[in-house]
Amino acid sequence: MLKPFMNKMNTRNNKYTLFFIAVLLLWIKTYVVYLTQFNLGVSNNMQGFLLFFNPLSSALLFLGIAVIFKGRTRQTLLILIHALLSLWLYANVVYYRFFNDFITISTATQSSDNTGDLGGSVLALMKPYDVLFFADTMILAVLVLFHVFKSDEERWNTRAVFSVFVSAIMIFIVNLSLAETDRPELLTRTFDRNYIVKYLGAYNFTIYDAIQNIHSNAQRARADSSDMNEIVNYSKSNFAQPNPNYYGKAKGMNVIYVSLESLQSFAINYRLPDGREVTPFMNALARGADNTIYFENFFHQTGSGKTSDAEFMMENSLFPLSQGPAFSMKADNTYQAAPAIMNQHGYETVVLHGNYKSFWNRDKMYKSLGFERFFDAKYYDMNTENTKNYGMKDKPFLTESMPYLSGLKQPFYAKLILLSNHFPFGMDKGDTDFQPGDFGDSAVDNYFQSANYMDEAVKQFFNDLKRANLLDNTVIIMYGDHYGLSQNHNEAMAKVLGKEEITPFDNAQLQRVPLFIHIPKMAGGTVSTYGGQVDVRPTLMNLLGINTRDYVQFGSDLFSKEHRQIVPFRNGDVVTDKYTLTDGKVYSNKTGKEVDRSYGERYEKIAKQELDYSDKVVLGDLLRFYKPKGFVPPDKKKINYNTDQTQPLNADNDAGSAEK
Ligand code: GP9
Ligand code: MN
Repeated sequence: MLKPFMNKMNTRNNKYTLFFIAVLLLWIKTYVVYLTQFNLGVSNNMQGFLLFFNPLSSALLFLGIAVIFKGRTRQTLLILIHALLSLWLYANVVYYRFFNDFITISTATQSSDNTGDLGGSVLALMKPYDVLFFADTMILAVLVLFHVFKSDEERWNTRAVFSVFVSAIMIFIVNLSLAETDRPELLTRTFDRNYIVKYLGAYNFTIYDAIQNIHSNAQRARADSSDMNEIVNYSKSNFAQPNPNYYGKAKGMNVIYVSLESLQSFAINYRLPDGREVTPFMNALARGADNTIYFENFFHQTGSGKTSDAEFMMENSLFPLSQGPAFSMKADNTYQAAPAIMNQHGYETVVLHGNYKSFWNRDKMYKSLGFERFFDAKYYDMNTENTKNYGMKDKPFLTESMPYLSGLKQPFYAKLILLSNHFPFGMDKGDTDFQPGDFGDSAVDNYFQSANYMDEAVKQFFNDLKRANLLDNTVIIMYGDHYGLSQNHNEAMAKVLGKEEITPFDNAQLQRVPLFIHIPKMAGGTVSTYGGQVDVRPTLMNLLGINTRDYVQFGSDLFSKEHRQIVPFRNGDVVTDKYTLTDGKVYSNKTGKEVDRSYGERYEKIAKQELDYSDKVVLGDLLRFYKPKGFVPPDKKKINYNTDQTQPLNADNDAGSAEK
């Protein structure tokens, strides 16, 4: 690869030297900026190496454009491209100083949405030493102006130009492969901009973001309003009549959602071989304690967006996407989400989560959903003892959340997202006395420990709510967000469940996650209705006495007599109260045995239809063509997560409170 560049030993007269100096300067500068200006959280040697390595491919690629040309044009272009990349890097630094985040194409093009907050304060964010960000570009310019390098009239031969681009691509492939070994599905799951910058670099992130943006805009542009009529009709004609025994029974009450990280239903009422209950508090709730209803046949329906997909369904009653997280890819869409609806009914809407706000692109998506406040990691004491994996452990998180909750104007609609029962599970010494299981698989064994810790945290939370006089006027919905133990752990899971092996039928059945709904003054107990995450919003809305017949939603009220017990999954599986469709086969739920495929046809058709319609809505941003009666879209410009979230909202930043 280097051969074409070795033909002349005199570097000053070598037509390649200036290019390599430019690459080297940009590379080193970018690395220094990463280390000094951003907080990228490098946690192992591989990440440290990739942080150093990742600017190289983009430096070669972009500066390489200059070497296609000769003479003055080549030199000028080299300086120009170097200056533009430096400027982009610097713009990110300034943006990061304020937002703790990187610039995306959508923030850059929609100044009103996010950058509007920055407004006149840009100057205040600049510092005198910032000129140093351009020092290397200036050195390049001086080298050129004073003709330090000669032989510019000579064109690079095709092989040399070619080598630059091939090297850039090859280096990128090596970079990406190493990143994937450390963080699988880095690009398909796109969890966090921070991660992509850490692994692939600030410039590559922009390319990636631009490609995503073009793709998403093309889908949006192809859609038109006529696509919407059929879907609205479908949604309305499938509206399930509310059950009068539940309709409006929680009218005007507060709502608290708790996302139970990775909790699967098999853990509820489970006893380890030595007799220990894993989730004693939630088991009591399942028996009806504290006016709580437990849905034992409830399933997660998430795709690659995991926690965020579950949130997406809860708020919208739309399905997540089959490829990529809707939170990352469709955050700028029009939504008619629960927070916006609740806001119109006089509710304050808020999210509390002990991780940074850019994770899963939450800060952007929450605005589109209409959440008025977002208490993220910044509001929690993130010391090492309190944190694990992505952020706060559940107990300190819930303890520190209580004052924020109590400080809200009632009624409120609040979501709390738990974290510590996340892969690879287990807790630190001192967090718990609960010993892990003993099934010969560390993830499975440790799962029981962190699930038990979460159970204790939830118990503590219920007590705190009681003490704060909130338990009797608050609906609490707690749901497992997605599976925690994948099929890679089937061998140990077979032992856990006392089975010889985990069959495809068992796999589908294991996608059950717990759903608890605490409704003050209502009788609790276990309910066997089949349903999925997409059904929660209509269930809650009916409890609050809010009519959503006019809204586009693909779930239905779990308490309704007309609720259809059909649960579609993003991988094409379907579970109903009688059958399980998976792997191209149909199984009877009662026997677990295969039955004739014809039994599944009807359900397969319905599931496919609903997923298709939902995809059309999300990919085509179709809700922009439709407005349910009385709905006022959230005013994103008024929502600001960068101000002090503990301050009362005034009329000026109360998003969409037109109809009370
Ligand atoms: C991070 C949390 C975990 O903020 O939501 O994400 P997951 O990996 O479970 O989707
Ligand atoms: Mn999760």
